[in-house]
Amino acid sequence: MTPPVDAAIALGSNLGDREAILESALVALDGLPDSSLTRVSRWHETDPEGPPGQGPYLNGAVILRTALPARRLLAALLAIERSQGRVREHGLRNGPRTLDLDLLTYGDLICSEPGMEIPHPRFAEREFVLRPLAEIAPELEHPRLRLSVDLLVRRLPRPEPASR
Ligand code: PH2
Ligand code: MG
Ligand code: MG
Repeated sequence: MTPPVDAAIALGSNLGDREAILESALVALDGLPDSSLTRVSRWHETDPEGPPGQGPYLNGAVILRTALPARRLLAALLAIERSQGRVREHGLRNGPRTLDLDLLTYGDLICSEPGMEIPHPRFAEREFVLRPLAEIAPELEHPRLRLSVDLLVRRLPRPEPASR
């Protein structure tokens, strides 16, 4: 077993009973061996980014204190996604999903291997990830960029002012 670390995980759902699915995911995460949830954000309703024609997302973030090695944690996240009915449509990137669990950070690990890229390669630019995460872990530092989540949120592009 590895010494316990804090892992930051993003949750998203835009198919089915989104809130029930996310709540089941919390129970499953807290039930993982040698793991417990220490912080949980609110659910945020967000506009979908990706192919057109999909519904809005509920997004959230959690901190999981875990002694599972990173690879085992990743495998567990995929198993929880499948248990909530996630089917991966071949070739469709960023399509709709019942449940998406993304491992954002695992302690301060930096790792780029086939099937395992930590920190998550796109989370520093994604508002739907950063806003919930800033609610529970503003002080968390992006291991590569060495910038806090609080700062990353404040760096997000401002929305276009509404035209008159
Ligand atoms: N996830 C994606 C693609 N687009 N858009 C929103 N609003 N929320 C997400 O979680 C999301 C997305 C790929 O995982
Ligand atoms: Mg994702
Ligand atoms: Mg994912």
